[in-house]
Amino acid sequence: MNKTILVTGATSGFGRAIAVKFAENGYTICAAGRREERLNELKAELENKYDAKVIPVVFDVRDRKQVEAAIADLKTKVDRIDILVNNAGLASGLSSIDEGDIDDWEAMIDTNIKGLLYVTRQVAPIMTRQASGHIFNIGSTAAKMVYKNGNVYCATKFAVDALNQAMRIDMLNYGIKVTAIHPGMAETEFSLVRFKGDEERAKGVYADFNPLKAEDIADIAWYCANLPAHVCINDLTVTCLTQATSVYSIKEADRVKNNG
Ligand code: NDP
Ligand code: 8X3
Repeated sequence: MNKTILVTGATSGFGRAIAVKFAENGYTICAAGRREERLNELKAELENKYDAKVIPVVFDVRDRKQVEAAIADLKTKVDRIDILVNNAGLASGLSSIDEGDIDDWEAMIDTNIKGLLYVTRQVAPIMTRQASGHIFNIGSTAAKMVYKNGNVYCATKFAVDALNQAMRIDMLNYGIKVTAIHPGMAETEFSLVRFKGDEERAKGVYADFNPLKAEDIADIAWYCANLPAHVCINDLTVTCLTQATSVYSIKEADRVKNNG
């Protein structure tokens, strides 16, 4: 049976890599994001390379009406949704609590918490009716430990962690799996967005660091999605070799030096 995955934030980073991984393996891909031209490019690429079926789904997760309309329309195009990946999200700014930009805070809360809830509220009933499905929530190491100036971003990811636990309980009765993947630092467009297009500052975050790649997270999602039916990974924290937690990491050169 052909399976269907809906990935939010499929225009870039983890979401795009997950869409590619599942397309390569025969899934129908519902690829969501705001940048329609990127979704169309992804569709062309995946159709070309893997003969995959790709349905671009254009909406802003912060806009409840848009989410409702987009998922209602999607239901006319697919019979079922086997996997939902709640991945769309961002950090905006990196400031002390007394100096943070309230518009940044609202963007993060509206996207990372409310957006995730809007999408889940539309898709979870599809899965409960099917009595099967798998919801992935992309958290962060920031969901496990707060770091300096990370205040509101970390709070949104703590909320994702809490919601993941709550969803696992609420979906238990329906045989629907719920898995949080909490990545550490990964070189995507994440820092470019956080630092509002400052390429040099964004690059500096990953300099001499050998961070995670988007494809690493896609491989892990694929692994979690292909476990035996009775096995569910509830929560997974994954970092690159040189990062232990949100606040403990070293540069690659120091790691080598410290080891003689
Ligand atoms: P990217 O910036 O590369 O991708 C973010 C994706 O989210 C884009 O596809 C973007 O699509 C989408 N998105 C953002 N805002 C909205 C919105 N309002 N409506 C719809 N889609 C939206 O970053 P990552 O791939 O790194 O980030 C993906 C997730 O992983 C985020 O939740 C992030 O917090 C988390 N994360 C990232 C880490 C990292 O170091 N990179 C580590 C841990 C977690 P578009 O702009 O087209 O709408
Ligand atoms: C993204 C990784 O370390 O910037 O969640 O919070 S970090």
